[in-house]
Amino acid sequence: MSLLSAFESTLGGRADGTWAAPGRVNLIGEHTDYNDGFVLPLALPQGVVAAVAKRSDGLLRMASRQADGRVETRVDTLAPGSVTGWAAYVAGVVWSLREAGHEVGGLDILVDGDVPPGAGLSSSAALECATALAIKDLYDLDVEPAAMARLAQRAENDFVGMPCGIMDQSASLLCEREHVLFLDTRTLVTEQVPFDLGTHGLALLVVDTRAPHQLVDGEYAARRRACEEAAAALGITALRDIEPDGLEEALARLDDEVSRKRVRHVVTEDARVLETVARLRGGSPDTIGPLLTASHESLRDDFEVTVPELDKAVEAALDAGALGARMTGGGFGGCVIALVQADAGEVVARRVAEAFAGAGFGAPAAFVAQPSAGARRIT
Ligand code: GAF
Repeated sequence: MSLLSAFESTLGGRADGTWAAPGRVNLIGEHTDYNDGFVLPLALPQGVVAAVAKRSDGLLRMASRQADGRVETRVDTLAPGSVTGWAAYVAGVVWSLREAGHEVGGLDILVDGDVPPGAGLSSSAALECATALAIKDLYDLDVEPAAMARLAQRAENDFVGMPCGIMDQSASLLCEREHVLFLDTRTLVTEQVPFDLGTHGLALLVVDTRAPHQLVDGEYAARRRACEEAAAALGITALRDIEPDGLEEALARLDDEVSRKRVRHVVTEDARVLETVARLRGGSPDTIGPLLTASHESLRDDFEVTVPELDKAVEAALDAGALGARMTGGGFGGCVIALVQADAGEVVARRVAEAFAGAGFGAPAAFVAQPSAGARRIT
């Protein structure tokens, strides 16, 4: 059944239109976004499509093709904690826009997604951004994409309760086909950097470890807190303010080893993003592999957000000839990316699967990432 027919049978009436927003993988720049740093994500073809109709009675009725039942509330009673589960990402955007003073009334919304949930590919940001774009169009709001990303982030921070940075919402709203999005999360200045691996005989393989996500939210919040505390101890606004050549001096001023490791990851990761961007601008994507691998090592040893499945997948991909590989997203499960020769994707995926079987892990899933368009209206 088409999404529009499903809308009619689930919510009644006709949708005013359909809007799509993608999930993402991050090429490099992990756990830098809440430190005012740099990120370099690309949008995936997988994402969320929402069929939406405006209502004049203030009701918000939400349904998902991936969940049973319907969630109903009123827009004027929305408050953090009033909606939970998948619908909180939709309701949170309505709440966030209204909190910012936008006149947003009722909606019927049916969502459909093909981002594997729990894989760390930003299914939640896709849900937020499809909702945000639909509301912007239907309620004729004057909100620029960068400001919309901030409002969607606020929905996740303050309505859902996940203290994420701004990378995923920016990626979902702003990415373009065959590009990675270079985002300075302090200024929100962006640059679309060409990322057409095919012309260089390369591909970006995504391996979903399917490792169960454990303690993700609590550990994520703890990493963020550690970074903020280190910045406060150093008397700076954010870890972004430490230049690479000031790193050793900053580390010497911190008195515990865990803070030193967290800071070292963030500062070296920002530098790796800038170097990756320089190499991509220079037309040499074939040279970024070691930067990806160094990012993984830093996330494993200093930021301590990997799990054995992520480390095994990276190790097996490199053994199978990948030019570089790293975990992508928040960590504690989820996916790795591997830069591979275009004709080597299958071999690398197979070798990772064999290594997983040998280690007693469940079977991973793999696909080649196609840098895709950001959020848009479809009909
Ligand atoms: C998650 C968060 F949502 C992002 O904001 C970012 O911090 C990422 O983890 C790590 O780079 O996806």
